[in-house]
Amino acid sequence: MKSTFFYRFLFTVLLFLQVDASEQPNILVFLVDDMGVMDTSVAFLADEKGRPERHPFNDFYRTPNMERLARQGIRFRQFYANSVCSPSRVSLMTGQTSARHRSTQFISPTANNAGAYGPKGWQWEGIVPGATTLPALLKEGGYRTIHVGKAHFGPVDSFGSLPENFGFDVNIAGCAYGRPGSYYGKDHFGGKNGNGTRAVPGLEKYHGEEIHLTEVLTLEMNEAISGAVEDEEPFFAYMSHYAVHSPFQSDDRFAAHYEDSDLKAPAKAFATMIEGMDKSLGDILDQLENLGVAESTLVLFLGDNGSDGPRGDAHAVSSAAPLRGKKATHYEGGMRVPFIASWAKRNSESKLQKQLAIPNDKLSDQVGTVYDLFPTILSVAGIRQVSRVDGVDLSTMLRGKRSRRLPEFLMHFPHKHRSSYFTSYRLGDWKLVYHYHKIGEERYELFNLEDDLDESDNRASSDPKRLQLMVRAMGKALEEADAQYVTSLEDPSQVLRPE
Ligand SMILES: [Ca+2]
Repeated sequence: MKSTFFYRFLFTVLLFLQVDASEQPNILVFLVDDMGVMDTSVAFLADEKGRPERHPFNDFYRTPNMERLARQGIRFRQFYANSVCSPSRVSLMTGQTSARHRSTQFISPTANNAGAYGPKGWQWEGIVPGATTLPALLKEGGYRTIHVGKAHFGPVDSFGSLPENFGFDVNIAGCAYGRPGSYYGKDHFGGKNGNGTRAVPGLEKYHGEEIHLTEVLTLEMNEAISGAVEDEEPFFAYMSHYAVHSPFQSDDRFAAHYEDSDLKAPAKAFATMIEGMDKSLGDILDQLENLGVAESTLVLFLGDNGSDGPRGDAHAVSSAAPLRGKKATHYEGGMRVPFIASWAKRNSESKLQKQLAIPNDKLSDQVGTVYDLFPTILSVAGIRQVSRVDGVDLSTMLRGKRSRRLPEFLMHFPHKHRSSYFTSYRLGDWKLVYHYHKIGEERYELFNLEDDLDESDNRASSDPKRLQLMVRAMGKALEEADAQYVTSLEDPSQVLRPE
């Protein structure tokens, strides 16, 4: 009797889970490598009244499919990622800040690149066995998990180097390398006429063809999505383009648009790669529609770090103008990325879309970060979160409503790059950058981003009270994340904490 009751109970639970699974939305994360917030024809910045404001780059780049997505969804003007690849990618997979997951530097595939004064115990191996990852939780929750494109989650031969080791059912073209040997099929994507060790793996059927890697990855993703739809499985599609990372190799389908420009060849090629990435977005949106799943697919579009557009000085207002800096620097141009959330096709009658009603063509002024995607995606998929995360579920914000999330972003970079050995901390309108190896007042840069978007007015000495508050808050955030610190120039056994 007791056992009959138990089985009935179990049956009911299973039935409930089954019903639940059929109501899970598909999720497409469309991640563009090294794409900053200004590398698009969509206006992400706002004027004083919060209305979208166009800048020259918005009239130079051509991204009609991003425009299409933005028109039917919400985008953020203040969305943050880390200043380089791997820290953002591990944050996306774990929901943690780089200070906590400790993959604070980009992962060099063959040599530990901590830097002379960087923490020796930083997580060079990226995603390690036992890590609780987004795809593993989604897979457990009934999703088919598809990885196409750039991985860069661990060095060569490590556990993290292969996405199928930590929750992806399918991995096409993902490996330890963060850039392709070549974008061209005729070069075997680097296996021929390039640096062979960086050849993109698993794409042999395109070798010798006149085809760009961006197009290849799109075709592969569309086929993988089609397979999931045929098998009636909800899918998590992680479309991670190698573009628009260097090498800047022209996507010749779009070269004519920039022929007459007096820009140098790399800047022209970069623009064609942006356009190729945008066509990929359009092709995948069309595929979702053709397969009849566009209304049940949530699209999250983002970049993994600030722009690497090949223009001007890295620390000036150039590649991400009107923002200062670019990829791998401590300024906004290094860490502000595009973010759009939208259903692939609008239908206000859809039950899923009623549950997450995203406004049309809305520019949000709230702060979001790359580590918020983990709890957001789990929440939308109806899957319980089981690990310690720093990110916050953005669902309220995606509905266009005010969230209680602190407008906060911590970026810890105890390594060497274009900007070296720094932590930056955004809280409210303020941003503090702490430079571990500078002396005296030079250690601090304090900006009010609401009235000093290009970070030209360092208020560290004119506003000592605010400085003190921010140093204290940053220190607390780092300690709470159990961060690892930079070592002293004079004494390598001594670590430096912000003070
Ligand atoms: Ca990147």
